[in-house]
Amino acid sequence: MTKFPELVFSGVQPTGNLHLGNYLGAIVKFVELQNSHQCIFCVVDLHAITVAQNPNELKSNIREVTAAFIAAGIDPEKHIVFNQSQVPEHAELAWVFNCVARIGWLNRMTQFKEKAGKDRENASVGLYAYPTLMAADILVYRATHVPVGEDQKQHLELARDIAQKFNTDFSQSIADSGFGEAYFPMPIPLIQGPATRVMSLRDGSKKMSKSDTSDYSRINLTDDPETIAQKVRKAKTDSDALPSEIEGLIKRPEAENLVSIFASLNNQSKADVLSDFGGKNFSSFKAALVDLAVLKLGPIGLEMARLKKDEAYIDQVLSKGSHRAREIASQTMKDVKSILGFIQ
Ligand code: AQP
Repeated sequence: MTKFPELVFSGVQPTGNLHLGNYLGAIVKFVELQNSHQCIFCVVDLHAITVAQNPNELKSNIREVTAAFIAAGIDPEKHIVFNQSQVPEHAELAWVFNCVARIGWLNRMTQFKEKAGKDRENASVGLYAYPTLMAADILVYRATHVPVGEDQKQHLELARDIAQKFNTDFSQSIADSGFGEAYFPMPIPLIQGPATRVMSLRDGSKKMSKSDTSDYSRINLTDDPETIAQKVRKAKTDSDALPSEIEGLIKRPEAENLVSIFASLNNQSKADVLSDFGGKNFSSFKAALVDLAVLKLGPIGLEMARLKKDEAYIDQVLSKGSHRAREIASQTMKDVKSILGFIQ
C-alpha cells in the first residue's frame, strides 16, 4: 500500500452569515488540528458561485471567512490559508474528476436535492457538479484528513470513490509514471465531537444554516453579546426539565441541540453537561449557555471585526497562501497530466 504523508484540508464557503454550526462543526476542529498536522484551509469561493452571488458581497464574505479563521486561532504563517479561485488547479482537476465520476453517483447526492429543491431544472450545472470540485479541492493537495460537519459525509464518500476509481482506471500509467500503486490517497473524514450537526434554534429537525431566512435560527459569529443572549433565550425548547442521562434526550431534538452546543463550547461530553444540569429547568440552563457562548464567541466576533477592517492584511494572507497552495497543486496537475497521457 502506498503511504501518504498526513495532510489536513478543509474549506468554508464565503456565503455570509458564518454561524455556530460552521464554527463547532468545522473551524474549532481546524484550530485543534493545526497543532498536530500540516493544514491547508480554503475559502471556497468557486463553490459559492454555484448559487447567485452579489460580487461586492462575495468579496466581503471572502474576507470575512478569512478573518474568522484567523480570529478563531488559525496561524496563516504556519499553515496555508487562501481562497480557491486564486489556485486554478482546483477547477482543472475538477474537470478531470467530472470525467472520472459517474452520473449515477452524483444523482444520489442529497445536498443537491435539498438545495435545488423542486426547481431542479433551473439549478446551475455547478451546483450539481459541486461534489467533484470538492473532491478536487482535497485531492489536488493529496490531503489525507478532512475535518467537516456531518452534512459533508456523503460528499467525502464520493471523493473517496473518485480517488479509488482514478487509481484503478489508471493503475498501469500510475505505476509507469513511477507513483507506485496509487496516486491519490483515500481522504479520511474527521467528523467528531458532540456538535457535528448543530441544529436550528427554531426547529430541532433542521440543520443550522446560513441560508435560513430567520436570523433567530442561528448564532452568527458576528453577533454581539446582546444578540447572542436574545437568540439563546428565544431558542425553542420543550416544557420538561433537563434529564440527568443522555437517554432522556431521545425525541427531544431542541434539548439535545442546546446540550450538544454547550458540551462542544465547553469541551465536555453531553453526559458531563447533563450531570451538571440534569433536573434544572431551561431558564437556568439557557442563562449558563448565554454566559458560555458570549465568553467563547465574543472575542472571536470582536477580532473578526477588527481584522475585516484591515483589508490589505487579509488580502495579503490570501495572496501568500495561494502562492504556497499553488506550488503543491501545480505539481499534482503535472503528475495527473502525465498519468492521463497529455502532452505537456
Ligand atoms: N449546522 C451545522 N453543524 C455542523 N457543521 C456544519 N457545517 C455547516 N453547517 C453545519 C460545516 O461547516 C463547514 C463549512 O460549511 P460550508 O460553508 O462550506 O457550507 P454549508 O454546509 O453549505 O453551510 P450552510 O450553513 O449549511 O449553508 P447553506 O445554508 O447554504 O446550506 C462544513 O464542514 C460543514 O459541514
